[in-house]
Amino acid sequence: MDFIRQLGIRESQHGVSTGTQWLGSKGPVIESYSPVDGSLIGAVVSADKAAYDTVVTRAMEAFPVWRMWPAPKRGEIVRQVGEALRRKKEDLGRLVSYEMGKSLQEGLGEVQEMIDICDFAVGLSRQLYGLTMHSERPAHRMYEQWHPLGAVGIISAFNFPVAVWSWNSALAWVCGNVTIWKPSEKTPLCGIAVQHIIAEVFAANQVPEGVCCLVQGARETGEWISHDTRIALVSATGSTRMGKALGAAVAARMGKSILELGGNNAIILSQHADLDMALIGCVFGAVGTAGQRCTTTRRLVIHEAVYETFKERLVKAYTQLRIGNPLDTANHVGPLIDKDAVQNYLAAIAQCRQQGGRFAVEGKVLEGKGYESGCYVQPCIAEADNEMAIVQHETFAPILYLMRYTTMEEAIALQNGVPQGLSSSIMTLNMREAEQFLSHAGSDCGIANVNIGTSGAEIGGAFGGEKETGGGRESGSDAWKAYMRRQTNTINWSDRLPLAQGISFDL
Ligand code: UN1
Repeated sequence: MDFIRQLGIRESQHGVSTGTQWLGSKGPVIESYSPVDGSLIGAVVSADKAAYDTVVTRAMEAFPVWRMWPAPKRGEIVRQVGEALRRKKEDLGRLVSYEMGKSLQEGLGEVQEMIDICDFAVGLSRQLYGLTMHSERPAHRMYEQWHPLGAVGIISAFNFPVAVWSWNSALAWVCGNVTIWKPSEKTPLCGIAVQHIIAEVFAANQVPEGVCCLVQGARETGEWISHDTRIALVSATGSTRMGKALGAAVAARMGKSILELGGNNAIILSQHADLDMALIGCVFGAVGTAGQRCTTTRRLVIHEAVYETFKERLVKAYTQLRIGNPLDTANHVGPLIDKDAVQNYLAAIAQCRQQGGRFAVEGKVLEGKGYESGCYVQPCIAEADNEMAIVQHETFAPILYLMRYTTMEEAIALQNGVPQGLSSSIMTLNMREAEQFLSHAGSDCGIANVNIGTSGAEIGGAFGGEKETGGGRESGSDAWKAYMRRQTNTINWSDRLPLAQGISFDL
């Protein structure tokens, strides 16, 4: 396990940093066990309140200095971070795979997303554009500009232990903000590895201490962040339950938040689809990352004319899935994150059966050689009704629900008929159907794809969803605007003071 040492991870380490300096603290120790083989990889001392406060104080001291660096100069730091990530891609990808359990290819893909967002942010550092307007008053000029917000809190989830942090940080930094990251307590070592990579670049460039902070911890640490009036923006990824509590706490103090919460993503499979292509999209969408992406395909809405044949092909494809050590590239599916996740998977299967679901591929916990960690499960398929409580709920496991439709209106109503609104797609070669799905009367999700599965969004687009998914947008397009405050400026260069709206006020 050379990659662990290469990334600077030891058996036990501090979990609090202000950039290049690690801070001692007396918070609870978080042990990280790999779901791949059950071994203890390392331990991290989480932040106590005093260490947390020191970090935020440092961040607030760094902000006035960092915000006055020219944005392209901040972009140059992000460019170097991207270069450092390129050098560490293999090791970091392996750690992601080993600590989180996703396949090595997906671990490397996650680091690639980090590199890509750095490239995006470097360009963005020269494109933080505001609009100009025409004033209604003579010899007046009106325009808007974007200023940094201050400290950005980033709370990320175990399933993308490093990429989601980078979408937020790369943008936040070029915008002139400082960041405070709380990684998931299920993947603390990914956070440590990233902090080491950043520290090298920041030290070489004399970036002020406090620009890139790390506070390891669990729920309580997240609560400190959400209630802290010093933190202007909190960007959080996780369950809808967590997001509702966090969003309310941040809103109560008039802070800003970006919420990227649960998904319950469907693919509509039309009778006009290319079924060979659709099969790959559906299976990868459902079993990739062992069903633990917020973009995972959880529901397949299939036209009645192709329902039975497609179901058969799916069942056959599921029998060919290789489930096992994700670091072995021959395997398609790795373990769930931990035994709690396995319990949730089993409970969902039991509820599905109880609520009338009929299994086409049975789920079970895998046992025997290679499965000793107890976290490997069989991806399963159930025929179900959209109204069933379990189908309305996001279970972070590879359970796929099948349902049939007759008309496209019905299919779209089923696709939209859940509380969540992250990702969606249609498989069809029929242009009218595709356009209907993309119209105002179509998908109600933040992401709507044609002839692509629900997962695997590129960083260039704005990422996020509607309804209980929380409404936030991260990563590409103009998502950067959420990391800045807009200011409207009106400048009078005349020798009079005309008032707007035609009001006269003479003394
Ligand atoms: C997530 O699961 O929280 O679109 C993020 C995708 C990835 C990101 C998923 N690019 O599947």
